[in-house]
Amino acid sequence: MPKVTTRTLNLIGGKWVEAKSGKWFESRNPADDGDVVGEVAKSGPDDVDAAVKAARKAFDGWRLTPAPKRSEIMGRVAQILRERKEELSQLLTREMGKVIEEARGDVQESIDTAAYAAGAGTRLMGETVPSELPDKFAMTVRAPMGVCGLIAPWNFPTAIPSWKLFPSLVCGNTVVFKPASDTPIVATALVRIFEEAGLPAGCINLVHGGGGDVGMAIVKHPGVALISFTGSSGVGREIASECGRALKRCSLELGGKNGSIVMDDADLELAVDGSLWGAFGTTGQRCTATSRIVVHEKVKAEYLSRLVDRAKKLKLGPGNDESVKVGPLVNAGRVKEVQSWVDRGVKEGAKLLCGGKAATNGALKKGWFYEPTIFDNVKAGDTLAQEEIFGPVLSVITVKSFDEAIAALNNSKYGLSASIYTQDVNRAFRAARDVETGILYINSSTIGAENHLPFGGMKETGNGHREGGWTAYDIYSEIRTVYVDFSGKLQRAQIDNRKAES
Ligand code: UN1
Repeated sequence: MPKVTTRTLNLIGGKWVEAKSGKWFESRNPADDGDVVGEVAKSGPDDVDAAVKAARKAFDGWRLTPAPKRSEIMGRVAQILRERKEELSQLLTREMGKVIEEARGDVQESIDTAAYAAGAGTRLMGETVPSELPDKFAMTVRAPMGVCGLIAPWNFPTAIPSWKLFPSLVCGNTVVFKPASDTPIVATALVRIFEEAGLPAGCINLVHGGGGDVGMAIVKHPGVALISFTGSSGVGREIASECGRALKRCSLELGGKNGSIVMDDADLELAVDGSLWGAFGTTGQRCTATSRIVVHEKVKAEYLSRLVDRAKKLKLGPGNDESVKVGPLVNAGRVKEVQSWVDRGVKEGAKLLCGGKAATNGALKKGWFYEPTIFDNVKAGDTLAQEEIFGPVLSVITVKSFDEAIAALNNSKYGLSASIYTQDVNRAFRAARDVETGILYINSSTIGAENHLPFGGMKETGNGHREGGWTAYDIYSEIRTVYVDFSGKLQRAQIDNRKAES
């Protein structure tokens, strides 16, 4: 890996600029802490203010650009993304750590989102509705919100920013985008592609830095009309409070504690494949990661022995090695945090079947690796089954019936994703009716959402919005109702058409 240190700047009003503080922070490779991917502009509220002003300035030009034309630019972004897929994926793995095959999936999700956006401008539909009065026409049109503040996480460094950037821009908004401070450089590579594709200056403004300095300044800025945030429920709650006070729309995509039910009639090999992928893919660092297994007592022994056997064989290592299945955690802080949950689980009486510690053999000690970890004897209300760990830790809860399984699955403050392995169509449909999550998979893992369908969760996972697909376009537009009276006289609704009745 070349050790050249590059400097990554903010983009404000079409100009690449240093932070006003003149300070920098480093972005490092989580598989090799000695590898500095680059230095990044360490920004603060002044930079945010400049970015919001630039976005505001660009807003009129962009909102008056016909939506199909806006979409055309997204089509060009899609094309460039396809050409750069491998280059971006390699950079993503180096900066964030996920294994290269998954990094390619992350970038592919951006390509798919861009391709969807490339057609969406021709389908930003309103409705026409009959008026109660004669010679009068009624319809709805979509209007952009203004400047949108987009605050993205590090676990999907291109996909999740794409879920926010494409629909907000197609709807005619301009944006201030703050990528996570763990993955600023790959996010910048994504933004450069919009610039190359011909997006006018000021439509995307990029400000790097931490949540406290930059994120909160975006949330609190009076010039920002909407916040879209993906991250923890704790931070989401703070953002929602600020937005509540300012009566600002906010779309939140927060924590998860996703579970899979393995029924006594499940295809066990499929359940094991899906559980391993769901729990240890992306090293457990997905909001949709499988972190609970609710297994029927009749198949538990067989399922668990196959699962643990396979988990122990998963190869750990740097993500750019194609044979590696589990990459590092994103930073040193994550290793400490995961360890503290694991220690707490042991203390509370859960039975550790494998893992439970950082992996530091040989070259692994250069990075932030953690062994795939499985706990048995976990009860639905235990800390391990309740708190989002965001690491490779899976807890197994044993049940005696389908009803008990659904109750255990729903015993969570979160409600993002769930899955059930069963051959019984009645159970599958009951699950589709009864699980308290925004996403349910039948006979598959809890991960694997497709970009063109709604994505989001119930309870403390969010606040009712859905990213992905057509529902993302509802987040970023206002509905304006337009009445056209062509009678040539004043017609009073609710009054003039009721005269004969009184
Ligand atoms: C996340 O879980 O943080 O469904 C996003 C998936 C991906 C997106 C996940 N397509 O796992």
